[in-house]
Amino acid sequence: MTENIKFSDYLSAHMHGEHRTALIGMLNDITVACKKIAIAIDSGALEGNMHSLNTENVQGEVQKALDVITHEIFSETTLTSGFVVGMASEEMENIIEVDEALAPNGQYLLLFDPLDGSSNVNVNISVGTIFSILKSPLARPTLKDFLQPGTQQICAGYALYGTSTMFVFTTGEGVHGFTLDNELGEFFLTHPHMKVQEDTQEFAINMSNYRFWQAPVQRYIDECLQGEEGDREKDFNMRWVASMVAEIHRILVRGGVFMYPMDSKIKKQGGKLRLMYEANPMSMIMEQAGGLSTTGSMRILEVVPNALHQRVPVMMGSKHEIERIIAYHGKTKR
Ligand code: AHM
Ligand code: MG
Repeated sequence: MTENIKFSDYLSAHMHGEHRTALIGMLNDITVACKKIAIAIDSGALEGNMHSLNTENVQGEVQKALDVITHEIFSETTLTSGFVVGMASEEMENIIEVDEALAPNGQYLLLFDPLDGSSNVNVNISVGTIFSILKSPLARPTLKDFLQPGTQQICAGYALYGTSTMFVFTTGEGVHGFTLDNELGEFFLTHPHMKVQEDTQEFAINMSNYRFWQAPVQRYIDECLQGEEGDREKDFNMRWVASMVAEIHRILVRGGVFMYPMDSKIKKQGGKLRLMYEANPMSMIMEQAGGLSTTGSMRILEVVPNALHQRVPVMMGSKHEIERIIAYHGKTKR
């Protein structure tokens, strides 16, 4: 660890302003939830939890036992501070109303994907938890109180259960990463002020969807593939983990672009990734780290949601590549 700073000490020293006490309380709870999830994933097969269930979530996706287990861990553990008055989870169709007695300090909404990339759990590849915090206009919020654009987030972050467990978050003052010391059970600051390189020669996209993409994305990827011999005059590398948290973390560490663009297969549903608890928190992190995030036609953080589980096309990462992708969307005939 670079500075030997414990997560809780970091919060006490660095949280400022009107949300200080609430953020300290909520973020401490969230990291406890992530530690519990790391343990649940770690022992998944030993506990017999790696299988699929016979249920579907609201997105029509088959749930894994760990999707449900991690949803329960996250939603229960994050109530301790008493600041969360309402929740929304990828695994639940409706908002989760928090009992008044459990939210004496009211005012905040917590949106989360408890186990992102869960198709990867039974093949032992990295997965993550993503969360977003909004201010609630009411102590008893209804669905419409959740439907705020990403610019309104007061905090966003993720946990990555990878070769080590990491917790990365932003409150609008840069992006900071912490690594779990498994023996001490504590997160320590290891990646202060994470910055995304402005240039990159690496892209991440599910290439099997190539024929379904729109022309601007096909053009961008074609040019990357042409490498030195094409207009870009340089070779590109490709990665696809099928785990957004792992891809975004890689981009924060060594640059790159992540794309889950619109394609004709998913057009009806508006995209693949969910706006409120996948695209928005990752976009806030990306922008805070100096990168960009777009649907192709607009900044993701400015999309005004009209449904809790709304989906959007997502392209984010190194600034100069995303600027190019945005320009192609403006110019290329679809
Ligand atoms: P999930 O929340 O159900 O796990 O879905 C989101 C995941 C992302 O982590 C990842 O980028 C994408 O789905 C992978 O999709 P595909 O399997 O189409 O490549
Ligand atoms: Mg997800």
